[in-house]
Amino acid sequence: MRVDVVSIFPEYFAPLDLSLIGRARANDVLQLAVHDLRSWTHDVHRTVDDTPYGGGPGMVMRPEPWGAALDALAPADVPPPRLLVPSPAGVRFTQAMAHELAAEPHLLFACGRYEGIDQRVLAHAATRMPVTEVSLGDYVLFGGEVAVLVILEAVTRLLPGVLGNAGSLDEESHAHGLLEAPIYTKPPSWRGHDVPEVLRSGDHGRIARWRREEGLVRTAAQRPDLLAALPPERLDKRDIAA
Ligand code: 6GU
Repeated sequence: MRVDVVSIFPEYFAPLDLSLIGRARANDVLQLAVHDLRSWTHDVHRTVDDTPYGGGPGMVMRPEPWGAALDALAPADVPPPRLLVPSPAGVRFTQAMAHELAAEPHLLFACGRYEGIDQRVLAHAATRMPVTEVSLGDYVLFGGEVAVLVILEAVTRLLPGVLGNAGSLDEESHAHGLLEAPIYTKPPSWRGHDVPEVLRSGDHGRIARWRREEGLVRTAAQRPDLLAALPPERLDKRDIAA
């Protein structure tokens, strides 16, 4: 997968050299390039912002540098990327969207700062490529950079060959609309707290049942919204008894 990121703070993306994302890049599973928006400015001050029409606080990113950046990174003669614009006003980023993005050949992230990017940049881009404004959740960040780190981590781990054990993708929290059961390792007793007996029983049927129930209990306690959204056919008779 190819990913381009445009930001006025390219330094934010230094962690993408590390750990499993760094290895995906080294293995060429992920071809990532970070670009400085100011390289598409022409004035001595390399200006990227101006005051908002209609008044109000803060500054707005001017359309011209963004237009030039998107022209360069999404030229008309090649298949267009999917443009993602992190914004608290976007659609909510979910594991389902991570799977959708992991299937794309080319993603282009436009990181806004200040109050955001002039909306005409998105309107114009939408005449050439699919555009999605995406939000991590109901809180406000300074800009899109940290959101891109989050989204890229969620997407990269879904790319073929990135996770050693593909089974862990199937079992993880959110894979089935429920949270995962608690997990334990050695020692069996630690500071007066014991590993649940069932996990040491060797009875794989009982263990699977216990994990399912603990996942349900945890979801009910921590994320009742997920439980309410679960299609009823995803719960069986034993779940309802639990
Ligand atoms: Cl994607 N961007 C910004 N600036 N703030 C956010 C966000 C994104 N998601 C939640 N808050």
